[in-house]
Amino acid sequence: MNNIKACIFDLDGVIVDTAVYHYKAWKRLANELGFDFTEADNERLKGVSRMRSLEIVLQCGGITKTESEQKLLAAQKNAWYVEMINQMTPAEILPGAQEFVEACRAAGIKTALGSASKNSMTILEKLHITHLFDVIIDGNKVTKAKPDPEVFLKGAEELGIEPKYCVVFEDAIAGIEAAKAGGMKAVGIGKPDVLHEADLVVSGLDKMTLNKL
Ligand code: B16
Ligand code: MG
Repeated sequence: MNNIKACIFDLDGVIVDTAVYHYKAWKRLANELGFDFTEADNERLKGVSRMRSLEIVLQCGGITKTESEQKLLAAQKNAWYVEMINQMTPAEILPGAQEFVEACRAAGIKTALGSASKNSMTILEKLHITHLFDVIIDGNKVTKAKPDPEVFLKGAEELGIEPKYCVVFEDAIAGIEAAKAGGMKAVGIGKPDVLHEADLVVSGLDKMTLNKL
């Protein structure tokens, strides 16, 4: 990686751990539908859109629902999820995340958020970090889910930086694939054996420094 001019950050799993709240809300929905939903099942939802997540959850329970029923179920899950994220505080920012984004900005590197979540703005506001991103692209602004590169390409375009000068920070395999499909560099946040397509893998942004770029 050299000549990096922009860093694009995924939200869930990179800046904050909302997976725990997604899990609680999906589990509640599954339980109301009469089946259990385990933490292992929840791994399959990371980085995946809300409607696709619901499909996976229903699949786990061996249940089929009509499209209109699916919309209601997704809305119900989201209402429970929003109740929980509304209680979030800046203490929940993952270690080193704020410091690394601030270091990028201080070094003149542009910053963007590239998240599948339609709740990104609420989360950023609760964490008091909205101002740390020059551009915010979330689930409300894209039509194609990761591994499609749309979310990151839009980020690069709004920043006015060519993809080859951008690096994406992602915890999900689909997100790493999206970055690569967009012609960008990718730093995996998590385990090297899972995120092996990334150019570099670190366990968290607390282990990331500008000279690794
Ligand atoms: P919402 P990211 C993703 O966020 C989550 O990883 C994924 O589990 C979730 O289903 C998706 O956002 C949609 O979230 O229901 O809030 O719109 O990792 O791309 O920041
Ligand atoms: Mg993520």
